[in-house]
Amino acid sequence: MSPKWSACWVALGQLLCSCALALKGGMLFPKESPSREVKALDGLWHFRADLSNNRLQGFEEQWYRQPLRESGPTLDMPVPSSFNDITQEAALQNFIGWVWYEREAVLPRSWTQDSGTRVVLRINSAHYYAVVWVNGIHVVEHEGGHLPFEADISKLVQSGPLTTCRITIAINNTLTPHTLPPGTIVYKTDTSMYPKGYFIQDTNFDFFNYAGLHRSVVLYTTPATYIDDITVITKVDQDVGLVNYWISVQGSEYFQLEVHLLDENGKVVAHGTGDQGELRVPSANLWWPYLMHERPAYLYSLKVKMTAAESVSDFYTLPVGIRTVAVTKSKFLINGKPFYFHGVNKHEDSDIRGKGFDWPLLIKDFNLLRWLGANSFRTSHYPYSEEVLQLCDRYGIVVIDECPGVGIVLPQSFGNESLRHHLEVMEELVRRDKNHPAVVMWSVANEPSSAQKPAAYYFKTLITHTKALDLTRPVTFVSNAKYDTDLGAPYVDVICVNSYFSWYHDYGHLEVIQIQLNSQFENWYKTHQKPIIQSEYGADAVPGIHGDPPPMFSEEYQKALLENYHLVLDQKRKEYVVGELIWNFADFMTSQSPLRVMGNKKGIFTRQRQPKSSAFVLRERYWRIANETRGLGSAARPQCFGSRPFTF
Ligand code: BDP
Repeated sequence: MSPKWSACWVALGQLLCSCALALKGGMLFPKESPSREVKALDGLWHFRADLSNNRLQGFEEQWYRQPLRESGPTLDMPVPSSFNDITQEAALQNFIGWVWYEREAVLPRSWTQDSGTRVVLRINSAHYYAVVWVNGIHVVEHEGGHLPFEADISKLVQSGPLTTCRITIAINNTLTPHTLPPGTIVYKTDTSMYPKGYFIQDTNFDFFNYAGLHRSVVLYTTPATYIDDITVITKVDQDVGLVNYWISVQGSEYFQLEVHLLDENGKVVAHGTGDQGELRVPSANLWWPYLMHERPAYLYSLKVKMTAAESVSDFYTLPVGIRTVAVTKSKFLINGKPFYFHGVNKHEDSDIRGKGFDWPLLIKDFNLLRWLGANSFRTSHYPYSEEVLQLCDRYGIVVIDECPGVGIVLPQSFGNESLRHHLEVMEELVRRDKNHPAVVMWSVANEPSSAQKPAAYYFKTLITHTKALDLTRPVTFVSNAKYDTDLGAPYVDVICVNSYFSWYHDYGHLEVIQIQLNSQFENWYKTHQKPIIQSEYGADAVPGIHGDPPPMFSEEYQKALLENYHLVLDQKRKEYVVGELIWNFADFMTSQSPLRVMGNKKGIFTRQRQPKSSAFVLRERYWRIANETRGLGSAARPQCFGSRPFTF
């Protein structure tokens, strides 16, 4: 290993230690193993919105102290789901304040009687602020709607004869100038227009502020001495894959570690001991994005066995993709080869469930990505569920992992309080997603007011911190500022630009797109000399609306707008443009406004996942680009690859 790299590993090791302290431990995805059990608490929970004027009745009456139904009427609420669209009540759909969730869990006797078992409660996503009690005892609080948090509840469940426990979670969806995303509560005090005490939630983002328990709540066990965290960083030296690992163990200082790296056939290809080391894999199968290589998305398994005194063992297996990511002045490289992002922006959004995790929807979306020939997406505008990233690792879909820094436009949102929280969120995000080979870049924000003066310090600090947390991935944020006024752009590795030519201005004038897009790219590149991704572009199309010449909101207009963008993208991708991500994969719900017809209609698929005309345009294009990349030439039909059974 070169001295430069070994210095990096040492620096990383130190950083990881300091981060682990800041973050209080790891956040490994709960998985069953010979030493671990997992119990998902999906299903119906008791639910009650606090409709009192100050929204504090639940705390004043301590609803967590007894079963929630004893506090007053409750509803059945499915978890995971957003609570907003589950009933017919407008008051619940638009509710702002505290809602209360509760359910009982029956625990296996071994969990409650064996003090050598550690029982952990994990909440994968509670939007936005959550307070959690178990059997009436406060166990944890968390700020932020899209990242997991945990509480060790062993003592609580092992202190009495009970084999059940009552979990109460109060969640507040209020957004303030210092939350991520930010928002403002606006009080309407003119009593000739509004009832007394009337307030609304204002936001600067374009999706419905769905709330609730959006992902699974799980209970899982580990031994009392346990594998707390694993960090893996891969490199490639000629045809040798290098897997560097760091393992943190909690519960005892006396333990031994055995680490095995297995190939997809279960054969051990490398072996290590100790809490850090480097595994060498000769003739390594690299992790490639699908469509880029004959053997895509190869995953090894890192099997870790920890043995502590008193012959306690803990086992955890982590999928590992060996790949590298690098950025030059004009290219984005994966395994040293230029990678062009031809993909989408998404949302976690669906009818009825809102942002609630949904396996059928997820698999449908991945099948649509494949149909489309999309090789990548951005997690606009917040971290998606871990299951999404696990599938991207397996399928070879490349991800730009975005934090919920969307709508940072108020001057207060650039202050220290906001920055401190934003840094913590990046720590939580990197901690959760650092080991996913599919994640190739972090995005710290979407469309902030990056021309405001404080943006320079804000983004410098945020990006420097994120790079220190992860020495291997580039960092960006997505800009809609002008190339010569953006104060954050000097700090990013890749310029990501959103533009809506002939949509939010020059209405109906498709003929100006090419000249404007060309100037956009040339200006950004001349100023910053960094690779550029067209991170959003698009137009609303109401499915079934047609017209020629194309009027705005027709399927033809959406198609023609995309085609005009594509003409310029085709020139610039030969130079320094390294990607294009359509806005948006599918229609999605927004707050109500005269600008939106039942939500945002810029999807190339409807909210029910049916294609609009534009989807076929993009499908032709993406497969053509993919076939070019794979050296098949533009004559090869998409079906060549698409008809092949998709093996994961
Ligand atoms: C962009 C935002 C995105 C919006 C989109 C639009 O990044 O969240 O949904 O505009 O207006 O500015 O459709």
